[in-house]
Amino acid sequence: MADISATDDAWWRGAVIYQVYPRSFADADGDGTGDLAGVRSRLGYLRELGVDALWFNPWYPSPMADGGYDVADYRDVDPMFGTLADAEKLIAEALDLGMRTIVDIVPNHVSAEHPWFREALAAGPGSPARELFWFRPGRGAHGELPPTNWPSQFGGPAWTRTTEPDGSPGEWYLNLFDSRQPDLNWAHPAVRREHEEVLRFWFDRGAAGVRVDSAALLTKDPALPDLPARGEPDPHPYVDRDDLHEIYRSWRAVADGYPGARILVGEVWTPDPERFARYLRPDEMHTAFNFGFLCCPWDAERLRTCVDTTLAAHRPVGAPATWVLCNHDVTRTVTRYGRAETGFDFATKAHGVPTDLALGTRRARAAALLTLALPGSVYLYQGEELGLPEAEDIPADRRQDPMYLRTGGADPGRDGCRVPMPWSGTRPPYGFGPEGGAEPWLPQPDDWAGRTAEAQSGDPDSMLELYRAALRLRRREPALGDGTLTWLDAGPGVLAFRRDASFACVLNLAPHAVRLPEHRAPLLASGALDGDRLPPDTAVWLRT
Ligand code: TEU
Repeated sequence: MADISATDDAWWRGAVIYQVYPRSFADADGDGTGDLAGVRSRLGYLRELGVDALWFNPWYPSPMADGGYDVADYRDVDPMFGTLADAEKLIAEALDLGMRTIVDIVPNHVSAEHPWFREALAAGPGSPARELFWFRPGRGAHGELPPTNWPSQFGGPAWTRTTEPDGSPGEWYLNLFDSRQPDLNWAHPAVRREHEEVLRFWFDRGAAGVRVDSAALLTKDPALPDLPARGEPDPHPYVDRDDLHEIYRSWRAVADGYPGARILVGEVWTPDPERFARYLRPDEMHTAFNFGFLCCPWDAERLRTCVDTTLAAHRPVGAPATWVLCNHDVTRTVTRYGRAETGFDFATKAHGVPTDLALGTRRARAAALLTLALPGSVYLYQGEELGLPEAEDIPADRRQDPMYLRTGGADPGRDGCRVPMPWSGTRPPYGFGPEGGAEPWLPQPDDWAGRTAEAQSGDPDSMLELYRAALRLRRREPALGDGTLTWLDAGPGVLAFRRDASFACVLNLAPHAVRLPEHRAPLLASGALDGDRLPPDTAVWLRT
């Protein structure tokens, strides 16, 4: 058995971390939903792909009002995914294959089915049990208006009114997400204590890290002020507040109490790079997702500025940057890059925007070589290595995302990037579950036969083989991973940088082919080279 404490303490600084959405990865028991036994059966695939760690979206008992981000018990596994023993086996087996495990911790809110919230509802207004949450009387003559004008991230108000045992309307409670995800009161010591124990619970079971969900939202201004009609309030009543940092310092102390570098990875959405870096000070989190990069359009200048801003923000705190192209919340990369608007923005995410998948795929291949060459660690979302597009034609009655449901369909939601993985065969379920099993929980497109792992294996032109080759090289190249870069002057529309004297990456976003800088040999290209010229939307790694 591999020993998590016997290894490199800096593993996370240059790691490639693969995000597993357990519901959609592999379905071993044939109920239409992925499970931990399914993941275990595919560990060989992940090993062969060449990733260093796996981050699992929540696998805890949950009513699945928000795909498991509504947690009813932080110390167990939902029966639909398996058992706690399965999780322990999975963590150990992955480690034996050289892959660490990162679990997802959801501290901002719990499920409405969590014992704390059930107790709070039952205990009634003014009870100590309600102090763990944000219960308030409503405004208006009869309390019929929510206590503040805050919006839910999923649409509608961020408050839900309770019903008293006699059927009359009661207090309201805060939910920044779905009404079945009540926000916790982080000013309460029991809330803090509980989460530190949850961290220990998973570190004790061999988790090498935790991904901290909605990390910038936990604390609230107790005065609960309304949001102004225009502009961003400073300080904001519930986003990126200064008192958050003290929480993460105590979490860091918990993590540092374990051998083998257990890490905290923040899901921090904040546009200000300096504010972002504050979460990464040496006694806080280790890394955080680079959403600026994920949102960045396919444009040489914008990308270069994003890289520079990222590196400059991380430098003073000594944290490595991360590079992320997509995840379970956003439009799949090949679809996004094939559109006229190539950036990502929750506010403008729309149904049926035309996309050129061939172009998007070409760019996604080039982007893969860019991200894997930049200094720091990389997050790879399941299916990205297969070049899966967003599934945009999921029938309305099959959609499950509260973001879709709470906006009456105005927002397409996130189901389209959560469709079960295609492994093999020529029609659904493409090896996701056993033949004759239940239909996958979300329908898979009929035209994914060419996108399965099986179809792509051994095809040198496939996305999967590009990722395998790039990850193989990344492991061998001492210059890749953590470190710095030096830009090379390659003309407008071209990004070119050196990692050390012998390795360079060049990415052409100009509409015409460009001459490659001086080099000894190409190591890997995202598309065919044209002699010593690099075609548009193509990247190459060079031995210099
Ligand atoms: O997301 C939090 C988050 O702020 C966004 O990604 C969110 O989807 C967006 O702001 C909507 O406007 C995390 C998880 O990644 C997401 O899947 C969960 O739904 C959410 O937290 C609630 O737990």
